[in-house]
Amino acid sequence: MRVSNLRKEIKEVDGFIVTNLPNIYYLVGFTGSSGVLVITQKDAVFFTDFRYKEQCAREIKDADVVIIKKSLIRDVLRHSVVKSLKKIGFEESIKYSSYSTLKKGLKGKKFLPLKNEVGKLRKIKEPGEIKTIKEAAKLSLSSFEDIKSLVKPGVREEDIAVELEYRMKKNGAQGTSFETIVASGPNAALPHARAGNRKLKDGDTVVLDFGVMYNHYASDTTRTIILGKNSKAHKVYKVVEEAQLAAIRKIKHGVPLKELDRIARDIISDAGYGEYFGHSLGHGVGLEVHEGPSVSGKSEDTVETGMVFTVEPGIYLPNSCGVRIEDMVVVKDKGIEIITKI
Ligand SMILES: [Mn+2]
Repeated sequence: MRVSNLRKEIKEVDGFIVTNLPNIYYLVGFTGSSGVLVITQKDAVFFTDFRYKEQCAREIKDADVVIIKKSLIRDVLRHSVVKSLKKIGFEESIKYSSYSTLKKGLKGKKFLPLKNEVGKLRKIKEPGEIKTIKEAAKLSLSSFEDIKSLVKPGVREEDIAVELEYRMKKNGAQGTSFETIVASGPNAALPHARAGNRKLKDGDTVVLDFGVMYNHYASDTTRTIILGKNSKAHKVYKVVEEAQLAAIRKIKHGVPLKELDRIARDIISDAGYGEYFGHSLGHGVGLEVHEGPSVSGKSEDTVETGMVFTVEPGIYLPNSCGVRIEDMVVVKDKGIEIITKI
């Protein structure tokens, strides 16, 4: 089904070489770490090496499997389906060495970088994907609840991160979808801080950004906890919360995604913090923790039913504190569902 949906998108070429592993998983189900998929209007051939022979028998759907003899790209070049192609599409993310081997081996053929055709399909989730993403989100949130009491003065950032990651795995996650962020006090003002040695102090804001991989799908959530009294931080928190809610309320099929970014940004700017919100409002989540659609001022997409994305405004005051609130939203036929609230 996904392969035939892709075929409709790649009519400008007579064959498409897929090298991006999440895209290969999405199209034919391969979970290993080495392989190339070639799709034409008629054929779909997946190339991998002998390590994955058994795995392919279990996993691959909608493609013939070729177990390579020598090297991956060279064996791809030798295959009759590939030899017959005249105009070949490839992904922009292809490794340069693979690209140059292909180009050399297929002299006289036309090569065309395709603009994220699989990503286009992946933006709109199927019901089964949404179900899995919801489970991933639920698992990460319940794990967070399990360790929330550790977020208190005297505890090291890193210790909280380790406990959270342990709980997530214990509760069934394959792993984390990115390195867990626990950033306290002035560290919270760095949007991509890591968990470090700092011990939490009274009056800190603590930004906790975490997610799991679960059945191949990711989750992504951020919570900010203010320890004790910090009137500035509480004020900032209210602004971020208001910005997030205003953007979420606006989500509806057909609305430009850049409009959501603008709504949140206007609220933060009007409160005087515009220069302290330097990243985009959100991003799609699926097989990868960051994927389409982009929810930013530059986004060309509109909200569509089946999209899953984050809404994560933040305010970062250098050397002082930071607040980010991030939730994941599923767009439904009627309305939306916030899947990171439990
Ligand atoms: Mn995120």
